[in-house]
Amino acid sequence: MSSAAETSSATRINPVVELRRDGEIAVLAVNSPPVNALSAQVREGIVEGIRQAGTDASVKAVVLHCDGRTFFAGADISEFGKPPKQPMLPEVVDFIEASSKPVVAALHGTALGGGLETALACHYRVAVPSAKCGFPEVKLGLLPGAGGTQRLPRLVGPERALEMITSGSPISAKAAKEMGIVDEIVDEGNLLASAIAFARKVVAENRPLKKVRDLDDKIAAARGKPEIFQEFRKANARKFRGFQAPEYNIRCIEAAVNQPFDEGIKLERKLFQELVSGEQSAAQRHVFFAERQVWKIPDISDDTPTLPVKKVGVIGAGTMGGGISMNFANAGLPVTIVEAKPEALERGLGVIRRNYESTAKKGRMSMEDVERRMGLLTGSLNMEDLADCDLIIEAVFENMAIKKEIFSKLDAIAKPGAILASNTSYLNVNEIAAMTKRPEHVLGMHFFSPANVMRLLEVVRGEKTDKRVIATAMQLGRQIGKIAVLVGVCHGFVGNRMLEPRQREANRLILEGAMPWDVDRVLYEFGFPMGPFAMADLAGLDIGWSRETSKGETVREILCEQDRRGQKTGAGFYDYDESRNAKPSKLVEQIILDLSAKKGIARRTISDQEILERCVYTMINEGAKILEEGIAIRSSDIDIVWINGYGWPIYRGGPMFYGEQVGLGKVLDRLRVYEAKLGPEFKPSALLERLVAEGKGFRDL
Ligand code: T1G
Repeated sequence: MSSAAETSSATRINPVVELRRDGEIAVLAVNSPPVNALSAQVREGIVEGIRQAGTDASVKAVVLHCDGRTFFAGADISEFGKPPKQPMLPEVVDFIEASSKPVVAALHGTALGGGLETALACHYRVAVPSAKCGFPEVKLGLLPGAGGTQRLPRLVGPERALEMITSGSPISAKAAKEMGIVDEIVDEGNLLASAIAFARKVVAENRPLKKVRDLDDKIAAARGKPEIFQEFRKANARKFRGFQAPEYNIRCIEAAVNQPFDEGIKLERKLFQELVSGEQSAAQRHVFFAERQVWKIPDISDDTPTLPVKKVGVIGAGTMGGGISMNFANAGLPVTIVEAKPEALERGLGVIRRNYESTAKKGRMSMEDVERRMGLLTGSLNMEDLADCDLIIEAVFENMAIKKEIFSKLDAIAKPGAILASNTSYLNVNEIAAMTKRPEHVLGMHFFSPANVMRLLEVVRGEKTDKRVIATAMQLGRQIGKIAVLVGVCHGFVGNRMLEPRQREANRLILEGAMPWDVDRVLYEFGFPMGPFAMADLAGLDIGWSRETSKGETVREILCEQDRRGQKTGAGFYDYDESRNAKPSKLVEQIILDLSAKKGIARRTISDQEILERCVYTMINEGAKILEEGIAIRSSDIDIVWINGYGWPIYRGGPMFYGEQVGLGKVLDRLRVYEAKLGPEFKPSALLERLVAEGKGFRDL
């Protein structure tokens, strides 16, 4: 945090902008919590402040400084989609750059998006070491629309600009200094005084008004080298698949290299307008705010006390138990992992170590970190060793009888006040809690595999779970870097409950006329990382299958009976080559044709649109039922679950947002058509019918 320098006088320009003086240096001070977003009021204050400083002969230079925790964190996202308010940011930026007196930006916190663009229009930039700067617009489906795509390449060169702008990732002040974005790194906690001193030096040395727009050497070196951009596109094709904004950003940076500044600005403005009024950015801005809503729980406030969690216990060292344990070790919490058999425990701890070591090999962790985290993990074959844990997470086989037995034992072992959580994916947390004398301390903490990677955590609230326990679990979720969504008890909670209709329809569709590769293609092209059948092959078709109980009535059972268990056996729904590249299987096609015939199903040609509607609209309908039953607090929570747990494409905002973009009326009409043709599974939810009748959306709830 910068300390406010002593300033002799101050002119209040508007509620959020003040013009202060420190001798011949003017300080344009902005204070617009929480992140000094460049709202209309801030923008007009900046213009007026620069104007006043410019007309006051006694002012020799201006420092642009933000009070509070950060320099401008960008345009005010809440203004998008509403009628524009003057002055628009590009005009503000140009006004600063045209100032007749040097303007020095004083950076702390996160100078992001329009904030960094504002800084680049200043003639100099100083920053404290902890400051970060970046262009996150691409994460909102946008591009820097106030000159950033034209100024940054001129300052750092197109290659670095491409990386910074299309990744959206911030860089440190140190890196910014090395790249030439920041002119000087100043003492932490002394930003304003240092910035004023820097401005004074600029005046004393009569330094030029350095305008980034006039720089040319770094873009001149790239002129006539289209391969810079083609190779960048090729190298990032997989990451950018389906997204509009990355390509638009690349085109603007290409224009910065090959066209005059003002022409590049025209293209930037044109493409920005296309993006900001498009569906993808609306979806990604929705997700930005939705990710911040999940922490807001109606009956739990910030001052709901949480319970101390200094030691964690995990039962089960399998894929889930191991991944869960890593989350807590990564956050510096000691974990005792209990397994039933020594070889299972050893295997589990070995997998964790190998995970950490492979991260270290990629340079993302030191070997000291590996040892430190492994040192936090203690294996045990005895549940009694969990007696001193504040939180115990059960992560064993998805079987209610086994879970009930464990919770009954745990209740006798765990210390008073310890939280007992199940990682169950579907099962009734209330029934599990009933096996203990402490149901108020029992809840679900449903992690997603791989648990140390996937951001989503479904916190499952039992009917008797105490508010403090909920608040503790949500806070822990944040502490271990998850996005925690509070859900209620039903079969599959939110995510898996909505997965079921999609799986059901996918399996029906291949018997009615589609093939697995048709369904997978439609959902892949929609934006999912892979379709349900490719996913099944990856996970293994024999999860929950056994030869003893197999009836050979589904394609999956028949494939397992023929030892086609997925990628791990080189064949499943697809055939796989030695590099695990999938291709449609003639054998599977025949199995499906035979099964359709055996079931008396007359196969027909099924359109891609029908595949999409039956897989996705049924999910939306299930989401509406989840809202009706109060299993999710808000529709955007459901969106967050599906984006972070199942790879729903972020540029489509989540299933509920997508339903509103398609139009709930259309979703309802199509469900009714399928209900009439195919059966009651498509019966529209009462909530969906009501919202359509009232002309409302899920977000009006
Ligand atoms: N506009 C409006 N509100 C914002 C905001 C923004 N840019 N950034 C944050 N907030 C709100 C947020 O909704 C929350 O509100 C509160 O501030 C704290 O946020 C023209 C077009 C800055 C790193 O994308 O990355 O500039 O929930 O919980 O974890 O070229 O906020 O409390 O009511 O996230 O400490 C580009 C987005 C905009 C930055 C702070 N800028 N923000 O993180 O707090 S587009 C961004 C962030 C643009 C120009 C283009 C983070 C943060 P509430 P928080 P945090």
